[in-house]
Amino acid sequence: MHESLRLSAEVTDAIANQQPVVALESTIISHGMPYPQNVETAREVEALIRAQGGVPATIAIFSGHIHVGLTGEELERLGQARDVAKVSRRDLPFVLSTGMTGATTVAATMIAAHLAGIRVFVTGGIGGVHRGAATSFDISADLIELAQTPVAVVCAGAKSILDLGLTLEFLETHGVPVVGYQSDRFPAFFSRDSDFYVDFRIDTPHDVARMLATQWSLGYAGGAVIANPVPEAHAMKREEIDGIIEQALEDASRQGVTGKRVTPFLLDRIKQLTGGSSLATNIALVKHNAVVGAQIAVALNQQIR
Ligand code: PSU
Ligand code: MN
Repeated sequence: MHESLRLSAEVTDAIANQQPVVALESTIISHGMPYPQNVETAREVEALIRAQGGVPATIAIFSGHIHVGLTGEELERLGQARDVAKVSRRDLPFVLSTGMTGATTVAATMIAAHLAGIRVFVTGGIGGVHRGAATSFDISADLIELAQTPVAVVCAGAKSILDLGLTLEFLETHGVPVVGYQSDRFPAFFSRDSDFYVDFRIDTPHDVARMLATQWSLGYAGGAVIANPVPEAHAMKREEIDGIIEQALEDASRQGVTGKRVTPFLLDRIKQLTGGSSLATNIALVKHNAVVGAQIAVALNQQIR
């Protein structure tokens, strides 16, 4: 194990006994949801993974170490603290070497998961190519990570704060398979579909695991996106969320928000403008991703050891 890693007892045992481990990110806890729903959701997600026979490993940075598997106290600290750094690939060396507290994005969680030998990672939504990227160059490091790190990311697609078409083009260029889990369309996080089709629809955890095992047997360096639409009962209407997203984007541009602050700003604005109704959708989709992700991890664990 890499010297920067600190595995929880549960994760250490799971790896020693070749049990299926599922990585979870922490930016969704620190920057994605308000307290206390963030901590409650993180605990519920962990319980759902265990119920499927998986072992959850939430990842965050404390005192110069990448923690893989958090204690209840660590989860609580991340959920309450206001000074937690959002850590993507480029931030990781600085945050680790200075001993700061950090929450990992999809990119940094993939790096940590790979260092720990974890193949499956569950989150809400991935970063992507932002609208207006032709001039801003704002493309999430999550996409570059998917191109170079062999971890499957189970998510509900990406929010249409992004340019979903360009996001899919970027993933295609970089050879990242985008799978629709029981879906022909690429889901737009809050809603079950977008205007875009996925490359491949796969309907069972077993078949997703087979695709992943095959991909990695070919020596591919990168990962895959497993896009799992939000359950029908919790989905928002596209008309309902689209206007709010437009408003959030306008606010960001008027306030001159740039760089790593863009995504957290937009997420926060959406929360305010929907008066919390988007939070229920967010929680429901993360929990659903946890169930599906754990099932995929269990299936993959039976196919590759
Ligand atoms: N999109 C969401 N929820 C999130 C994020 C994105 O719907 O919580 C977080 C994730 O941690 C993701 C990161 O990896 O934002 C992307 O940030 P950026 O666009 O700055 O790369
Ligand atoms: Mn960005």
